[in-house]
Amino acid sequence: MKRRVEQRGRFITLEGGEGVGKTTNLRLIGDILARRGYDVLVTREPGGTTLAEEIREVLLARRDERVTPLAEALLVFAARAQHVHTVIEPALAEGRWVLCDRFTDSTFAYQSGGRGLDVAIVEQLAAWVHGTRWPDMTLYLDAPAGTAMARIADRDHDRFEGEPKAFFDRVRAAYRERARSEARVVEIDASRPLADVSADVTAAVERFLAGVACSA
Ligand code: T5A
Repeated sequence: MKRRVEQRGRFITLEGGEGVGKTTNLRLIGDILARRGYDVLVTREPGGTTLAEEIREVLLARRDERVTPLAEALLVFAARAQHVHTVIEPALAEGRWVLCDRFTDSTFAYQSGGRGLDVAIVEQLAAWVHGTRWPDMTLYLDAPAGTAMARIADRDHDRFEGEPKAFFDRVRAAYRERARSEARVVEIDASRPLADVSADVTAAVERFLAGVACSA
């Protein structure tokens, strides 16, 4: 059984465009936290439950029918409602740490920034679905769309990855705007070699852990 270092669980998210290295660095953070004795739940969005993973498949499948920005946002938040209420909140209530690949910052970036959905709609849906629950820390991995997409060029592209570069430029601009306006967001230049990015991710996590230790 894992040693409990700290009673209150913390919620950490990884954000960024396609192929910037979220999944890779999520594993690194999970290892850092596990070595410190924290009980860590690693999860992702859209997904993290059976139903939410099914919604993910619907969202990512390429299709001829145009998906409206509102329909896309509602699907994302349907998956999130299930994930938050059946996985994230119970884990945090047990004192576990939750490490999540994407969360609502993705919706601001993709559905509002990328698709042009009114930001007020995303704010309203976020308030309905998770109220005041926001990550304690978010690491935003920033890289130009071309740089990151080149890293995943050899795999089959889903519905989002098939979008033109202009879409990902808007996604990136929306992410950078959130990184500037939300104090919990730490922006890291992910266009550099993985070792440099991971060193910055490690440093940011260590700083966060030092703050947690001080507040304990
Ligand atoms: N979505 C999601 C919305 O539209 N709204 C929402 O609210 C939410 C939650 C989900 C899709 O759903 C959309 C956005 C997405 O399009 P996803 O699978 O979570 O899709 O997201 P992706 O970004 O597509 O995930 P990827 O696996 O492609 O990207 P990662 O996780 O950022 O990248 P990773 O770690 O797998 O790395 C990709 C490759 O690059 C290498 C890795 O080794 C790997 O081979 N790499 C590097 N290479 C060189 N230098 C570095 N610094 C590197 N970092 C990683």
